[in-house]
Parts: sequence; structure tokens; C-alpha cells
Amino acid sequence: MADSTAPASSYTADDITVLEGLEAVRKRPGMYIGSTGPSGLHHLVYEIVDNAVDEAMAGYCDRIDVTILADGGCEVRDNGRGIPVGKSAKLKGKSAAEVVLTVLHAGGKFGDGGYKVSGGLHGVGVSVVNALSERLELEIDVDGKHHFMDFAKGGKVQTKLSVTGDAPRGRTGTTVRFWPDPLIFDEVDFRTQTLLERFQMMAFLNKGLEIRVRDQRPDSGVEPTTYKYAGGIIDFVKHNNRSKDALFNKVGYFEQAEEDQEVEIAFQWNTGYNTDGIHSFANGINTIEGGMHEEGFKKALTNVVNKYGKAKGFLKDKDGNLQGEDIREGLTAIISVRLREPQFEGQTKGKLGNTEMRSLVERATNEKLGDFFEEHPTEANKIVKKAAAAATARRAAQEARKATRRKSALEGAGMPDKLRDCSSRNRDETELFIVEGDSAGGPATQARDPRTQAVLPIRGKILNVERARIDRMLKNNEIQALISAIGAGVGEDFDVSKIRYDKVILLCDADVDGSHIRTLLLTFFFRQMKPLVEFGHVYIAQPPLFSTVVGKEKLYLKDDAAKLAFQAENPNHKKEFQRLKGLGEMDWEELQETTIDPQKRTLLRVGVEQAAVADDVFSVLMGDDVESRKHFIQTNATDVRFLDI
Ligand code: 1YM
Repeated sequence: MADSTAPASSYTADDITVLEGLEAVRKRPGMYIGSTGPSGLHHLVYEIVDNAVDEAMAGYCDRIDVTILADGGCEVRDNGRGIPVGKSAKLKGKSAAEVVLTVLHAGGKFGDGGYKVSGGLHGVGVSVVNALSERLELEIDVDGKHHFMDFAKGGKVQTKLSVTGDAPRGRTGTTVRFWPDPLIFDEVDFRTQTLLERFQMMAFLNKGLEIRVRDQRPDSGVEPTTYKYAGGIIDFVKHNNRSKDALFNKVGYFEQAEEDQEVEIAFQWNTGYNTDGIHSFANGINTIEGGMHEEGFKKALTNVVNKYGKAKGFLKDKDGNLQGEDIREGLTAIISVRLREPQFEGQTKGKLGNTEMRSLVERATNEKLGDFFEEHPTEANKIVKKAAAAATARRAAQEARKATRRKSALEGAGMPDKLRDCSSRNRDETELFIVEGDSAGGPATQARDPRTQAVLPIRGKILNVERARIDRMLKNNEIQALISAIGAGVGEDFDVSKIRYDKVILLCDADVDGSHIRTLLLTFFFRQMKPLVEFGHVYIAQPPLFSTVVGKEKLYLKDDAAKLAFQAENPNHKKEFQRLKGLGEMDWEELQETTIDPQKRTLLRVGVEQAAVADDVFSVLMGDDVESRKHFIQTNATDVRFLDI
């Protein structure tokens, strides 16, 4: 390691093992934190905060302060017991704190711990953060003394743990400050909005825990924010429903705790039509692919509503049962389980695999949701009525779908007339450009590679799916064209393995209308073809924002940064810069150069790391509540990156 600073004490064999361990993390950071992009960078913060939250869950800590420091570092401070400072022979004379910070997987903790996180990328331990930092400082207040220790690049001990003075009166707790290593990460700028979303979620899931976030970077423009929820997940449900019309005021809640496991559920219906307002968590981790706890809940929910509806005479036997999706229409629910050894499975490790959770949640829901229905007949009646209306709409949609299928069978291949398909049938190399307006459809068709690139022009504004039920949506021509072109069904029937293109690329004008249409399309995909987004098939094309003339040539510049770079390199360039608003302003060759040719273009991939947050953004942007929308746009207007959370 050429860039090392000499350690304070001489090396022992153990030190060398430690360094080899941390060096392995530096060699393959992706294995420990997923990536060295923004997601991995923010993971470092979560890793430290998770330890403080564990301490809160154990009942010893009720406040966590996260500060982005003026110089770009990050400080996390809690008021827990403090990482143990004692040395022991078992630890080869090192302090427990040093071991925690330098030994991989020393997070197993010495105590009898409660619900610890394991699996996936969670709980890889603070030593990983240390390994991937340029510098790390640790302060521990315990037994009236203030302790300090710090580490150089890659987690090498710089100063051993020592007492440096008295602790502030009565204080115990841990403070970690770290500076991510720019040699490891693509960029080391924290994005406060990403952190805020995560910590708000954690505050909801840990009732009463106070999390304060500050950003001290110059010109950050971020106000200090405090999250603390006395109602826990009840407040979470209220928050998710805040821009929707509640079907009734009360937020339902029940919990059940058994020896080694517990479940907590809060729920409320709104008058909307979404069927994916259920968000689940295991040990505070968002299980975006669902899993056993969600299965148990859905099964019992369907059962309770049907049973109640029949018993009270709202549902006749001859009508058959309400389906799960009918009942979930407009439901906002948070399921939070805690268990000792969570198993995270699935593509993104976002699916809870523990089968014992299915039976716990199913039992709890059958019993306690049943009680809720008996005790709140007015609310229960509204729920059953809404579900029955959804069932009627579902049957109508089935008819509409059948009609569409019949129609396409009659019309041959069943592809929309407007689709300019590609010839390749090798799915992995194909792309579908969804192009706004007929004017740009022509140039895009000329600019494409007809072998691998298909073009579907969409005319005008597609229906706002946030405000329409599926049966109405399916009658909309533009939506029908989208569904047939993508070829994998829609809604509950959507099957991502059947998609006809690997990339679905939205190509819209860079003006207000263009961004509105893009949001409508994203809303549609997010609501009705969610796995398409989750598995990273949706992209946004990036047509250039500026053009200028150099000699006889027109030159396109991608964005403000490219424009500034060009101006810096060509200080004598006196020609004006044109701001391009519409795709129609380019001819097909220019469009090909700048936006369509895979060798030259840049695409923005749309991802959903936190479905809960994305769901919320969509409701606020597309729903009925004008005030929330205004507020959201004012706070996020300059930061379009919210799209790739
Ligand atoms: C700013 C980050 O790491 N707080 C924190 C960590 C620990 C404890 C308390 C703690 C845990 C236990 C006992 C236990 C950790 N201790 C360990 C280990 N904040 C932050 N606060 N006493 C204190 O789990 O039994 C690892 S983390 F292993 F040393 F116990």
C-alpha cells in the first residue's frame, strides 16, 4: 500500500490479518456494499446509522444525529451505551471498539442482541465503512470519560483508543465521522434527499426514535430536519395517504408478539385505485419484493373481508368471492416484522423467506383484523363496498382485455399500427423508443437501427392512470398500444419475462409538456408494469439541451455542464447557444448522433430502490392534492435526480 501512513504501534500477526481483511474489502467493494456508485456511497452512512438504530431497538438510545460536514465528511452520533471500550485477552489486548472497527463481521456483537439484521447488503459492519474511507474518527462517551481513536486510509489504526478527557455531564454514546475514499467511489458527494428519505422511514419504523439530519456544506440549502413519530407506523400510513382522500379517518393498527418474533401492521384505505400500497419491512429493512409476511397478510385480509361481507349479507354466495386485488384497491398498509434470523432472498435480496412469518402474520391478521371489522362496522362496510365496486370494474376490464385479444387475433400479429418494430428477435439486444408526438416519430424512425430499435409514437397526453380505474385505462388507445408493444400483459397479469424489448426508452421533449408526458408514462409503468421498472428495463433518453454553430457545423451540447466545458475550452467562441426544446428541432441525423445511437448517446436508467418513496412521489405528483404537489415541486424542482432514487 503505497499511500499508507505509518501506524502508531508496531505490527503483530493479528494486525496483518486485519489489514488483509480490510484490503479484501477495498479490492472488491461491490461484494460488500453493492456498488461504488451513489448507492454504495450512501450505504456507508446506512451502515453506521444501522448500528445506532440497533442500539435504539435494544432500548438504550433515543436520538441519532446525522450531519453532512462542511468538508463533505459524514458524522453520526447517538446517545446509546457507547461501543464497549474495554480491552480483553480474548481480543488480543485490543479494545472492543478497535475490533468492531477493524475486523470484518465483528458485528455479531458480544451481547445477547435482539433482532439483528443479516443477509443481503445489510449489516456488513462498520469495519467495511472504515476500509472504504480515507479517514475515520471514533468518539465514545462512557463512564464519564471521553474516548477517541482514529484511522487512516483503508482502516489502518492511526491513534489507539484512549481517554482524552471527561465526557459531557451524564452523556453516553458513540460518534463516528468518516470521509469516503475518492479512490474507491465514483463520486463522494452525499445527496441529502436520499438520506432524508431513508431516515424518515427509519423514524417511522422505530416509534419515538428521534433522527436529526443537518447538511453543513456551503450552499447546501438544506434545512435541518428532525424526524420523530410517536405513532410509529400509524404515522407512516398517514404520511403515505396524506395526498389522497381517505375512505375513513381512522388508521387501523394491530400487533402481535411471540417469543422470538413480532409483527405490527397499520392500514387505511383511500378512495384511489392503486393495488400496491402495501409496504413491508423486516427488521427495519424494506422488503420491496415482499415475501412471507406480505403473503400471510394478503391471504388473511382476503379471508377476513369475504367472511365479513358474507356474514353481514353484503356479499351473496352466488357472486363468488372478492379477489385479493379488489380488496387491496386503495389500501395503504405498513407491515413491519422483527425476527431473529431474517432470510433475505430474491433478485435484489428484498424478499423475506422465513415461512414462520407467513403463519404469524396470517394468524395475527385473521384474528385482529377480524376484531377491527366487528368493532368498526361503518369503516368495514365502506371497505366491503369499495372492494365490490373494484370487483365489478375488474370483470369489466377482463371483458375489455378479451375484446382486445379478439381484436388482435383478427388483425394478425396484434401489434399496434403505429409501432415501427425492429427485426431482431433476440430480446437482449432490442430497444423500444416511446416517442412523444407524431412529429418526432418520423425522425426517430429514420434515425433508429431497424434491426434492434423499435419506435412507438404516442400522441398527446396519455391518460393519467393515477385517477382512472383499470377498466377505463384499458379502453385508452395509447395505453393499449403500449401494452401490446411491450407484450407482457398489464397490472396483476404483467409478466416481466415476456417483455419484447430489453430496454424501454422514453424520448420526450425537454419542455414542460415533455416532462409531463414522461411523468405520466413513468406513473403508468410504475403502477401497471412495476417489475419493468424494478428490474431496470426503463430508461430516459437524454436529447441535448443546447446547440451552437462552429464554422459550418452545428454542435450539440448535452447539458449545462457540457456547455460550460465547451465555453472553457473555446473562450473565443462568440456564437449564441440555442436552447433546444423540442425533438422536432433536430433532423434525423442529428437525433441519431445525439440521442439514439447506442455508441454516442447517454441514457438515464430509472430504478426504484425504495418503492415506498417512489409511490409517494407519484401520488403527490399525479394525485388530486394540489398543495402537496406544489410543495413537492418547490422543494425538488432543481433536482431531477429524484427519478433515479
Ligand atoms: C454512530 C454509530 O455504533 N452505536 C453503538 C454500537 C454498539 C453499541 C452501542 C453496543 C452494543 C452492545 C453492547 C451489544 C456496538 N457494540 C458492538 C460490540 N453508533 C454505534 N452503540 N454495548 C454497546 O450489542 O451487546 C458492536 S456495535 F460488538 F462491541 F458490542
